[in-house]
Amino acid sequence: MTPSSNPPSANELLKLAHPTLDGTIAQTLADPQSDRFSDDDNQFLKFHGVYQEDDRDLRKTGKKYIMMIRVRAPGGVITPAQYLELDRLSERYANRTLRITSRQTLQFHGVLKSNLAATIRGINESLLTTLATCGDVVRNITTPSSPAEGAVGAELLAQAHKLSEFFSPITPAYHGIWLDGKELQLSDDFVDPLYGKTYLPRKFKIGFAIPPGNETDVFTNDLGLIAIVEGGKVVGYNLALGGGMGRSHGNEATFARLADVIGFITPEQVEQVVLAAVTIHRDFGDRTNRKHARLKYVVAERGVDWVRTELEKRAGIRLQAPRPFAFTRAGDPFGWHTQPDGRKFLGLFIETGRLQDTESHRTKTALRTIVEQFQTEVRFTAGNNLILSNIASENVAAIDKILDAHGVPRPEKISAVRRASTACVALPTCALALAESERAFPGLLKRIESALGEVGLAEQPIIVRITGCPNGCSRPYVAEIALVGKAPGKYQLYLGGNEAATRLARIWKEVVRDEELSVELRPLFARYAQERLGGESFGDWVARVLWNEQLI
Ligand code: SRM
Ligand code: SF4
Repeated sequence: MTPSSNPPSANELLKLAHPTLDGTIAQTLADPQSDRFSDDDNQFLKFHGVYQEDDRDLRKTGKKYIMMIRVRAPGGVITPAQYLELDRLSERYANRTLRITSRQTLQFHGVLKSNLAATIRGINESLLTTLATCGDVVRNITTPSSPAEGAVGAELLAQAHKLSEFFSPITPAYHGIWLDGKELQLSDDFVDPLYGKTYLPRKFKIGFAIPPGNETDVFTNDLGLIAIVEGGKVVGYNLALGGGMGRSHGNEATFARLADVIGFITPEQVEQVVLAAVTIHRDFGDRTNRKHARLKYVVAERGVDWVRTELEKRAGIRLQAPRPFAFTRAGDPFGWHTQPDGRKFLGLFIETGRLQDTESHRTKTALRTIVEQFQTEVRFTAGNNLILSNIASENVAAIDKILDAHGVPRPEKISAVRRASTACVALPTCALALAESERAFPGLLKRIESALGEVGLAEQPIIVRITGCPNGCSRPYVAEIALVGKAPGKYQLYLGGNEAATRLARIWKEVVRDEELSVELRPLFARYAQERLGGESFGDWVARVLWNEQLI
């Protein structure tokens, strides 16, 4: 299976030795003296949706272990009861915040080992799971989140749920450890019928899109399904393969890549085709080097024609030629809108995706109050924002009143650049962060807002994304402006992605210090203000002018 003569990576040997993914998690969980899991168990915990982290602000006073837990929510849609339970669990067992992720789900941060099982049990009791939200498996599947997509959006959501179920690993360890709490009697002969003993070489991400909208950044996924809609019906999907954002500083063999559209499939063919693609990753992905193990490297190295032929062979079908489509926009729907069924929905801007109460606003309390009182459905967007849906028109005024009473920032009062922009988590919880991201972003955006204001572009909706390291969790390499953490206070500066997320940005400066950001950007904004053609976006101007001047 390994396409290289190098020895399998340590993770491969671990999975092979414990294919049920149990390790010694249950024993450590039962030991009140231990505040942490072993390094080997950390690898298994990921498959259960748990990351063992430490608060990096507190390292100097001794490592304090805390857990991050990720929930599975295909398409990011949950019921009011589920939202209220997750909110309750976050108040009781986590750091009283919930983090909306760039893949439309929620993370708990700061859970102590002693509260881990109770939190995971609570999540499961609300009929959600944490299984397979991390690890070498198919991850949370993204779909367009706007209720305005109506029946087509609902069909994609149903497909996402079906695939999510289909690709869920079947190990009994998850139930045994977290839900039954029984002594595990698991055999190392266990083989997952789909994933085998060693699962995938790396994570596998699937996203759906409905052109002309591309709010899920579909080409950044290992596998993208682009709905082709005729007469209000999904007639099939263009299939895109081989996207991914992760790279490493100083390692040219790693790179961000956009997926290639390789053909068209009917809705009935989705499961067999996605299965074929996942098994290509399973069987041809690099199991010797985890930095080179994503499907994108198989597609880049073996070529699109090879992948199409292999996929057709495995799925037992012939792909049709891709159908015409165009992405022209992305972004979340903010403010009040009407659903196709006449009810209302409200798109709220959630700064850096962090649901919390602060001195200036009590967003978390306001949401709890609204969801409790009006039983609104809750949707998370791939832009780390939130939508309240299925609202009767007569409740709009009451909801507005609750938001105002809690000081919740309304999208129309927030600059266009801030609304369009996202940050990954980074410090203090992410072990891989080289620089600040979520915590520094609101301040960095102030610098960008004032530089834009100085050249008369205060209302320009430029997409800015920041990450604390090159892994790309906020998908920075498709943004118009991207800051990629290198070291404390230092970032690589990328320019030239576009709103529709169909073009990769290019590196402009290897190092920019945070305090120099506006000095760096102001001259570019001034040129853009002068030279742009009609409604040309900043990213398009960069690609037309700076790239042609061969400045990048
Ligand atoms: Fe990510 C690892 C957070 C979306 C690429 N990501 C991590 C970890 C788990 C750090 C770790 O491995 O120790 C971060 C947890 C920090 C914390 O304390 O919360 C983390 N990733 C996130 C989230 C929460 C960022 C956010 O701002 O929302 C997103 C959770 C998504 C989810 O719900 O599943 C998140 N991560 C992404 C995305 C975007 C996407 O999937 O659309 C990417 C780029 C797309 C891709 O996969 O290519 C992404 N995360 C990575 C990578 C690089 C993978 C690679 O191929 O090289 C890592 C590092 C790794 O896996 O070794 C990583
Ligand atoms: Fe952590 Fe890097 Fe992902 Fe940010 S991009 S959350 S720093 S892994």
